[in-house]
Amino acid sequence: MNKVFVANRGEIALRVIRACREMGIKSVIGYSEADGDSLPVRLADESVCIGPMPAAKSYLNIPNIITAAMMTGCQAVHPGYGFLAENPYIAEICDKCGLTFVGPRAAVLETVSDKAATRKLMRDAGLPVLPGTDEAIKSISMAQEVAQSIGYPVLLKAAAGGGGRGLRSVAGPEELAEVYPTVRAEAELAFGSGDIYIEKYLAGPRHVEVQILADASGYVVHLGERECSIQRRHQKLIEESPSVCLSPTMRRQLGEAAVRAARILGYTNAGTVEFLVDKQNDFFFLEVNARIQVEHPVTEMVTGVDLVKWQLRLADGQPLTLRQEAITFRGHAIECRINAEDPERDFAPESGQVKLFVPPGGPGVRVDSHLYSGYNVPDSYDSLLGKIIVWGESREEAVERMRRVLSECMVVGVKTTIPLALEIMNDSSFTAGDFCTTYLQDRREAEGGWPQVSGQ
Ligand code: MV4
Repeated sequence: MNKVFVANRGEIALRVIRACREMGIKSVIGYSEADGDSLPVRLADESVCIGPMPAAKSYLNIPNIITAAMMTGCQAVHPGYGFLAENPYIAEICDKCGLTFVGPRAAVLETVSDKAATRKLMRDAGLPVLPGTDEAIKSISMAQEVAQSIGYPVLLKAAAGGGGRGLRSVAGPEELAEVYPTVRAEAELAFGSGDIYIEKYLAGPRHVEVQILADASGYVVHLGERECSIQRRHQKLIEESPSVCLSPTMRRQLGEAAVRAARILGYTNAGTVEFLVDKQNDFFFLEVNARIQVEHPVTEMVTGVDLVKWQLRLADGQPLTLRQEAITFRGHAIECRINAEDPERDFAPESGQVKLFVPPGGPGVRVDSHLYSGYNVPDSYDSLLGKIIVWGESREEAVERMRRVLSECMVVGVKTTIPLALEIMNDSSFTAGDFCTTYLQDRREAEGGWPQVSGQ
């Protein structure tokens, strides 16, 4: 492999280009008309315009991407996250065109895209799952029967959903009968499948996920967990590793469960196995994310393993020479996502020119961002401007460092989530490690409009 096509934009495109550069692999970025002046275009070895601004015409345009990759002589396509990252069709078309898709095989992507089928696979393999159905619900009466036997409240989940989309909690049988047709119709419209499954609804869980790497011979390792509970409407804001809620025993159990999940699936490349953790610290399998994730750097900071380089080696068919025993964990890493959003206007996305960007620095700091002074934030894509990741010997040191770094960072011209991240770093529940997925919601309700973010 000596030339890779980067089918993405923003900070993750940069991340892949950087890994390629360090490995002596040439990179070609496919960019939309809105991203011609972007940093990935400047830093890649070559660039090709793959279509107009709307993602459907560029970053999701499989024929354009495949054509551009082949015409520039690439041997592989890295999809990053979002867009086509977990799309079985592009993986299959890459195969047919003699291109290497940097990710799991098309058949695996197909399997994990059905959350109900994946849940059943995992349950059969002995992984803990929440009480619920093993197959798609066929009718209201079937739904009520299942819900009755597991007990309300239950959660209706779209089999083709994921990442928080297509979810509906239900308190009783009347509500179930009422919302079931709507949830089905919404799922059909949003995901092209109205298949629904049911799980016992777990209130106020923590979201803990395990990073894995797997090679074609079936060797799988885990690289510990990431705590991702601080989120708003399923958009993570802050991630860290390790999770404060895990004992060494539980950490080992989660790691082993994630490795087992990957083996059952015949998983290859980098992936993440998501779990919910309840108040008793029991954990339950949730879903598999078959891509590199936004929050992968916290794992890189505590393990010293370059996950994107491994993605490229594994896609190239190289064996995973990294043994589980050789993966060691040191210190604590925290990531804050920096979004072009206004927390004071219900997180409305911001666009326009960034007049000034001064990134933070100093020991233990990593900034993954495509931002530069003068950059124009387009209004049609995800609002993620980048990520700030810090490392410390202890969680306390990492939190202290993050406070410093967030106060140093200057973004002028668009509102960002930096002040919100700083508020959280100064919040006693956060510093005590006492939080779950309803953290932001709870604070808002308790303190009437918290967080009170003041402009920078
Ligand atoms: C749940 C749940 C409670 N009980 N399943 C949301 C994302 C998707 N991957 C699954 N999700 C949830 N599934 C049961 N049975 C609560 C959530 C959930 C959540 C999970 C992870 C991170 C943030 C979340 C926010 C709200 C709900």
